[in-house]
Amino acid sequence: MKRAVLIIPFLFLLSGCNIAVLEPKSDTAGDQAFLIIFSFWLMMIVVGTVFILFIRFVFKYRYTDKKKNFMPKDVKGNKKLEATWIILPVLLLIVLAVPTIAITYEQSPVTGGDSDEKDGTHVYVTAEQFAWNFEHESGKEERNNLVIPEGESIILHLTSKDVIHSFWVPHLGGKVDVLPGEELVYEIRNPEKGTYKGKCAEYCGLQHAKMTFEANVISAAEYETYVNEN
Ligand SMILES: [Cu+2]
Repeated sequence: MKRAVLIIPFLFLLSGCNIAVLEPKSDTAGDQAFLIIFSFWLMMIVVGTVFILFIRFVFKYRYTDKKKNFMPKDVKGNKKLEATWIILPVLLLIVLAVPTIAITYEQSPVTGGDSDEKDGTHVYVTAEQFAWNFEHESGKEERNNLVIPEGESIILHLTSKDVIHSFWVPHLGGKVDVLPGEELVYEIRNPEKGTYKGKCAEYCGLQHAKMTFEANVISAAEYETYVNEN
């Protein structure tokens, strides 16, 4: 019985549920997936070490008739031990902080400014209760269907007509808050061909759950045709 309980979490792991953020289809989402996996394994080193020590000590110091009068040595003020448990966590935090800060700053959306001149394909995204409007540089507009070319930098200009929404395509990138009265510019680097699900990731009203869209990544030539057709 006890063993059966231990197996349950592993069955969940083996069941193969699809987690979109762990199947990145753009460089942007790839960096995010790297951070998730990297911090997971770094934490697993800590969790593993703690559990091994815990189990060892449970057995080593368990109560027996022999150890009835055992009194452990007082280790107060042990400089070596104290230095170890200060320096090790600090090192771990530094190792975790370096890629986290680098990627977070690189991916942070910026406010408008001269972002129109940025190299790449620009799409003007307007969110509203409860839909997404995508306008391309040619003037082509489509609702709830984001069409972008593969292999390029996609520069999204995000704004909202009403309340705060959040742009998220788990396979490609996000989440980015979409604010009324303010344009945020977010870049998705090098998306791969395919059709992905997008959604609003910020509760924005009763129909929030229906605020979904499709993201279609197609070839550059197909995109050229798409934006110039009516
Ligand atoms: Cu919304």
